[in-house]
Amino acid sequence: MTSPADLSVVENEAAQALFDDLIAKDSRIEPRDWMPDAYRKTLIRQISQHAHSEIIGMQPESNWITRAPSLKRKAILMAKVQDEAGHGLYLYSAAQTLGITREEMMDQLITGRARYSSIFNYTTPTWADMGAIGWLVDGAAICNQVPLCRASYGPYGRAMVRICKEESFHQRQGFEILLELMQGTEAQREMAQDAVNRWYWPSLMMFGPPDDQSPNSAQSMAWNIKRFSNDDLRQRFVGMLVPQAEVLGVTLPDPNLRFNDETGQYDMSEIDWTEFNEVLAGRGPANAERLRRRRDAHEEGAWVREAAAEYARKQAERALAASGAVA
Ligand code: FAQ
Repeated sequence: MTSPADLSVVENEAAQALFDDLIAKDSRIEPRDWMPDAYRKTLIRQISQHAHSEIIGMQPESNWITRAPSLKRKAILMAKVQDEAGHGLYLYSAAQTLGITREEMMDQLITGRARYSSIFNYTTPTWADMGAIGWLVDGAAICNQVPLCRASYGPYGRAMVRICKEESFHQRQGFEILLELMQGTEAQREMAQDAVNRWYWPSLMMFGPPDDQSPNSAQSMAWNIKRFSNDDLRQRFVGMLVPQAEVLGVTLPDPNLRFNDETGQYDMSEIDWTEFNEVLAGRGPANAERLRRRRDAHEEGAWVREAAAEYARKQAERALAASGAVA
């Protein structure tokens, strides 16, 4: 991995020109290629935040594994939560190719210095929340992440391809939970609508601040990391939800939501950015609980990491002894 500090001024200029050319041609940057430090830092920031989101994102749903209403629902939910763990692992691996270690990233998370998606700081009091998370949260994740399959950094883009396939399954399972509830009793329909009411606005916040308050968007788009702005993706998401809400028979909780023929966009009420900023500042409904559980899990897993490291050490020692014996 060559960093700008390793090269002379002339070599740096040539390397920068090659990097710019690859970006201009919409080609991929790979781990051994030269890249500007700011590009590397941006990717580490975004990919590690994304990985942390997947790992913390397991918590709101694992809350329901023991209480899922049937064996079938329990098996599906367990598979989904395991998928999120897998996504976290691919993404940590992609970030590691940029020169940060897993330990550093984990330390940033459990000491509260790293961000993860605001959405996972909301609670899941009813079974319908599993439907709303799948439909709305995974739906938002798909809108945001399908363009990331074309991100300029190779390991990130490739990891996103598999992640997006799995997110599609997640969204369908959420939609199907809500559909079944909406075809059930009055109490079940109310539970589904209540969950949609609680998750709709936070799911719109997942796309990040409005474009004119998004400090990272312009540069990330110039580097072909982000392909669309936060507001454009939010619009796409709402456009996807409206016909699906009709099929479900749920109401999206925004009285001002309507398609504007003149602008070609959905008009909607103002998002409560104060709530978003409060959650980002660590004061959401479940921030403290999410971090506490992550910290506990990390401490309780220490013996597994130690055992794995010891096993790897012994394997390496044996391999070395065997190669010595052959020589
Ligand atoms: N929550 O300038 P921008 C999932 C921060 S995975 C918390 O617009 P950027 C799967 C942002 O980091 C969900 N922080 O930043 C699943 C920045 O802070 P910094 C996660 C947020 O990076 C489903 C500051 O605000 N997905 O759902 C949020 O260009 C179900 C300024 O913002 C990803 O991470 C937020 N919502 O755009 C799992 C996708 N929004 O770092 C389990 C990849 C913004 O400067 C169950 N990430 N911030 O201190 C992205 O696409 C981008 O990073 C954005 C933000 C769009 C999130």
